[in-house]
Amino acid sequence: PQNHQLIDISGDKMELLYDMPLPLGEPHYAVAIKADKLKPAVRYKSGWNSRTNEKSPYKSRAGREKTERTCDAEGKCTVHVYGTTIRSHITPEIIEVVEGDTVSLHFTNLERAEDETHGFSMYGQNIQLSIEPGKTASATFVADKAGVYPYYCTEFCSALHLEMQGYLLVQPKGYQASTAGLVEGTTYTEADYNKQVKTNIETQAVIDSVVGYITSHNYKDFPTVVALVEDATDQLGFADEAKAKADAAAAEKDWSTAMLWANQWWQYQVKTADMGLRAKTYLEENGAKKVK
Ligand SMILES: [Cu+2]
Repeated sequence: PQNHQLIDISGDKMELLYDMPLPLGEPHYAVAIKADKLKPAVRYKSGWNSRTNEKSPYKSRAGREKTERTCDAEGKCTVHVYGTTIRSHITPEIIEVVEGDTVSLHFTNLERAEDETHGFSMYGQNIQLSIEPGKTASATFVADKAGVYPYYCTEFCSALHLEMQGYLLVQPKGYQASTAGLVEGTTYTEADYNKQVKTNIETQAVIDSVVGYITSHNYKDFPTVVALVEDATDQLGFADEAKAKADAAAAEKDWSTAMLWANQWWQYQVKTADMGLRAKTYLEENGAKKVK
């Protein structure tokens, strides 16, 4: 059982204003099991469907989120959202569908911390997901009423928990948007591009030093670190793809495109570096040994 209390701390003595017991967590028919008999999985493998106990075909990765809408011959449309949750963001934060669409939401929790569960709930739709680290959870519904439906994380996952929200926009059937002309975005110069590349090279030096530390220790003896290294390697692969695109655009002297890809390349590097540093800290704190 839980109990909420509202306490006034404005005076010299704390004063209890309100006591609210919650009817949660009352144990019934409990079974005690000796702790050493239990071998729980620490976390799901990335993209795991806990219901089928296999990889979800709807898993997603950071930077790989997408929404796909397909329609059959009768004009019935289905939307699949390949989304992610990680402190402190739900991606995508805007989902656009048309009234009558069947919508399948799939959220992969990208967290590697064991207890960093995120939740998902949407106003007006009977949807509740509990998304434990690594898990890909899915829910399907028909968007049968036009409108704006807020969605949000239902776990108090971090200080920025309230940032984890977004909106489902259900367009009325047959709606025609009258759009204003597009406004030209920021343009970038060769100097901007070179500056970004310089930053990326410096970031790479950090990554290289962290990789050097990890591989010179017995990191394979630590499953947490192995998982982090696996994810970091993935991210670095994406960084290489973005770098190739930046290089190609720079060769064409298309500095705006080159700059955008160089920035994307850097984003992936930062994710890699972050995971690498967490792995390094873990090794330091858990007495990893040097190997030759
Ligand atoms: Cu959350």
